Amino acid sequence: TYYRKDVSEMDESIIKELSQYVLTAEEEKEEIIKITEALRPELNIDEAYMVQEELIRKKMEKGQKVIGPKMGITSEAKMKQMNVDNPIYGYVFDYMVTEDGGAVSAGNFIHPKVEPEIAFILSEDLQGPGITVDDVLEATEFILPALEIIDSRYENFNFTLPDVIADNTSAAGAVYGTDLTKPEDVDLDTVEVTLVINGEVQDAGTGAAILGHPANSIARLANMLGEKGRKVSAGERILAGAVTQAIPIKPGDHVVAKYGGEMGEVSFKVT
Ligand code: OOG
Ligand code: MG
Repeated sequence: TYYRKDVSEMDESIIKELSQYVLTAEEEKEEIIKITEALRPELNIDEAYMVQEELIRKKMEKGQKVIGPKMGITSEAKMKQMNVDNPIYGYVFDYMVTEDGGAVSAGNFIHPKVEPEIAFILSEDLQGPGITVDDVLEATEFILPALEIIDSRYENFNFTLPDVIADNTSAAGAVYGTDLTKPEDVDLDTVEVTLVINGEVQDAGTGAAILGHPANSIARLANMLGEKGRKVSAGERILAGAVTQAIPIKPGDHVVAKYGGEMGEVSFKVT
C-alpha cells in the first residue's frame, strides 16, 4: 500500500509528492483537501517539516528567495484551538512581499486573511539550544510593524498541525513597515497593536499575545532551528507571530495596522 506506517521509512518519493501537492495548490490558487485526510493520515510533525523543507527547496530552485522565517500558532488561543504547546515556523519569500502602502491583488490568493505582526531584524545570528529572551533582545537591531497575509492551501483553513507545517504555515504575503524602532525604545509585551480595515477596528491586542513576549517567539525559533543545525540569521526579516486573530480580506479593502509606542503603522490595499 501507498501509506507507510513506519515514520522513519517515509521515503523521498512521498516527501516529493506531498510537497508538490501543496505547491501546485499555491500556484494554481486552488484549495486542496488536507494531506492527513487525502493522502497520509499518519503524517507527523517531523515528517511535516521534511515536506516543508522540500517545498522550500523547490521554491529556491525556481529562483525564489527567502526573506526570513515566520512563527505561527504563537497565541494562547490558537494553541488551545489546535491542542498543542509548541509554535511552528515557516518561511516568507520575496515574491510574497508588497511594499508598505502598496496594492495586493486578491486574485493571487485562495481565501486570504490578514493579521498584524511584530517583526525583528537581528544584527547577529542566533542558534539554539538555550537562546533566551535576553539573548534575542541583545541581538536585535530593529523591531518593525508588519502585516502578514495567510492563505492556507487547505479547504476552509481546515488542517491539523502537521498539515499546516507542510503547507509552509499558510505563508502567502507580507508587508513590512518602514518605521524601524530600536528594541530598547519600546515595551514589546505591552505595545498595543490595532488592526483597522476600511476605517473600522477589527481587533486589537498587545505584544504579550505572542508567547507572552515577542522576543520569546524569536528565542523559540532559534531553539527549534538549532535542533536541526540551522539558525536565525542577521539581516533577515523575522515575523514573530500574530497579535490578533486573522481577518478575511477582499478587493477594495484598505488594511492598516497601528502600533503604540511610536512604532508607527503599516498598510496595504487590496485590488
Ligand atoms: C497558520 C499560520 C499561523 C500565525 O501568526 O499564527 C500564523 C494559520 O493559522 O493558517 O502565521
Ligand atoms: Mg502569522
